[in-house]
Amino acid sequence: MKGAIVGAGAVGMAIAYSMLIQNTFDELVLVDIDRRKVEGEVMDLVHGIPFVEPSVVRAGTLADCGGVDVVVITAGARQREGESRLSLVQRNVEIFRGLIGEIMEHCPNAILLVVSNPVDVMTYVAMKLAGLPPSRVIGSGTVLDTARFRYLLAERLRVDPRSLHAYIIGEHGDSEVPVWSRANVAGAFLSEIEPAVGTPDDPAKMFEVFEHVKNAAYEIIERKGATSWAIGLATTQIARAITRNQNRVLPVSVLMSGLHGIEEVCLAYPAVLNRQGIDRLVKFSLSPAEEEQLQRSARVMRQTLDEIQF
Ligand code: 6V0
Repeated sequence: MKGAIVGAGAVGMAIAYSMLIQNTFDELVLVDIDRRKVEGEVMDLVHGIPFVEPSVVRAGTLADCGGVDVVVITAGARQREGESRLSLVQRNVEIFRGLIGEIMEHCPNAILLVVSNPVDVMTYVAMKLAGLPPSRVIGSGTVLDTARFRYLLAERLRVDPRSLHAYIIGEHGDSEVPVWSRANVAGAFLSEIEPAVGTPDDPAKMFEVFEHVKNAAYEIIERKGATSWAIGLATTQIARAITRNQNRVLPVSVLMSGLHGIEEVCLAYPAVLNRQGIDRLVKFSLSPAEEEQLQRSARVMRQTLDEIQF
């Protein structure tokens, strides 16, 4: 399998490193408008190949991406300190306008995996600009937020995060929805143990976990300027679900076409991922409050899409 990463900044390189050590592609092409920098990054990376499963990693242009199976897009402006993801949007739409056409010219059969923020908006924009079916344009959605949620919740519950099933869905951003009603360890639902879980009435104050998740990006950016390592690992899991035909369920950003009555916006929702891209969505039943929050997230997305030009 051949992959490409367009945008070799902090996020693109964390993805490249994670993909390299997890043997994700036989060949990986890194593309950036800053050619010298990407060449330097690749030199640095390939010197580590003797320590991992052999694969080819090279710097290139989109013209070198023929036959690529998955194109990861992280190109774009970065969130500034205190800036909301949505305020990034028009800047990144302009970048995508040029980029997507060029990607389609050189790799028309690729699955697009969008990471650039605001990721749900950019996934929708990429899908429209590319003219690809929704199953082949995937956003990283809330895979990262869900991992943060599981990590922090698992710490509180003293279980391995992999044994905890809990999702954040909706916008990757301020209107995202923690699905407390379905969170469980081995089928033991937190909401059955404590019906007020996730609300201010919960004596264990589990809602604090979600507050940390929601603010994580802002807090990390304030301290180190960007988030990179966890999104690198998250994106690799999505790519591997595709390349290894795993049928793995991840809350990626997808075009909603009627589930929960939501249409024509991309939002994060648990989806089955395999070689075809998005195979299907796994319909969740939500509590009335979560349902309302998801509808709100969809309205936020629709409003943004109505405000931008692409
Ligand atoms: P960065 O370090 O500024 O890197 C962006 C890179 O894109 C730079 O190297 C640019 O030179 C390059 N670039 C810009 N335009 C083009 C172009 N037309 N073609 C090729 N390369 C180009 O930013 P960083 O890596 O920190 O973030 C990248 C994007 O990921 C931003 O939009 C972030 O907001 C987003 N993130 C998304 C996350 C998610 O969960 N979806 C998580 C973290 C960051």
